[in-house]
Amino acid sequence: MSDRIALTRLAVTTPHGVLAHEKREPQRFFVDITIECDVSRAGRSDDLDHTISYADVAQDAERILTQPPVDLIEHLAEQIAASVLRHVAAEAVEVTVHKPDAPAGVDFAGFGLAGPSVSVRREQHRPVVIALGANLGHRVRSLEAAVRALRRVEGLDLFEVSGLFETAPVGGPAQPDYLNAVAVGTTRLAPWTLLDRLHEIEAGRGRTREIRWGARTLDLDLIQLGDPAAGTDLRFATEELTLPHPRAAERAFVLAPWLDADPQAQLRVGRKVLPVAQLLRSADTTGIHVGPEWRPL
Ligand code: A4P
Ligand code: MG
Repeated sequence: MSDRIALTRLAVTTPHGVLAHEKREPQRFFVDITIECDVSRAGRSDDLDHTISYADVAQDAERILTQPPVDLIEHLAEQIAASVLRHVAAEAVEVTVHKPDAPAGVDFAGFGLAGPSVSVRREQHRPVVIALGANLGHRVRSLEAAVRALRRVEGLDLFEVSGLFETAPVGGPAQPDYLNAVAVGTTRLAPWTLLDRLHEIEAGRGRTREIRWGARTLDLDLIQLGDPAAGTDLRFATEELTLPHPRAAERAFVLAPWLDADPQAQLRVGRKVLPVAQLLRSADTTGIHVGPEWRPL
């Protein structure tokens, strides 16, 4: 992703440093922040909610800089990076903290900003769960192609893909049986950016959308983003994107492959966070069978 939001030379005069007098006497700090994120959605919509407000980022950084004195600019840079990555849309961030008047026992001459600085680059690493389904065409080939395509998505790293499950259709009109699987990994992409990539992969397999819950060559759904056990899972309730997936908790065609890919998996269900193994025990598993062998990774 090449889109960037940059804040250059945020200036704060405040006491930080290893030496006792640095903790009493304020000195100058300058901070540069470069956020990698997808701004195309905000570029189209002109809606602040679709991007990261640089005012929020700047105010968070200023709050961190004006906290009670700390020893190291490394610590300040790390805290600022963490505050930026709390924004859903932030894929990665680079933070440089300059301390031009640092007492280093030498002279820093030069034009512009001389003296020591520390730069850190940190990436978003959000756990992600993607459900795959197909019940038209050559199902195994479609799902294999889907996994290959998912592995090519920049900013998405899959580390496990379940076995295939042969499943009776749930809901919708009469239609053929499905093959379902679940892929788990991590991503630095914003949820709507990832959803766009999933839709592109579906379209590449000839997916059309005439009937909701109708037969399809390929369906890719986002089930969960983030870690519900740590409370870092993303929650949305919009038509465009609902997270966690509102029907996953009761659907054996999602739960069975998910458990196969990640026996420790947990899902947020309302206010609770429940093991997928427990949810599967309460789900209707009639019509769920082990599918053909495949080697997706
Ligand atoms: N959307 C909102 N939230 C999400 C999300 N978390 N992940 C929006 C993906 N998409 C999400 O989806 C409709 C719209 O939902 C999208 O434009 C997206 O912006 P769709 O894929 O076009 O339509 P769909 O798949 O028919 O609807 P939906 O709601 O995803 O259906 P379900 O609930 O996933 O059910 N039976 C078996 N055995 N196996 C299956 O795989 N799949 C379905 C689809 C029904 N029965 C099945 C299976
Ligand atoms: Mg879908």
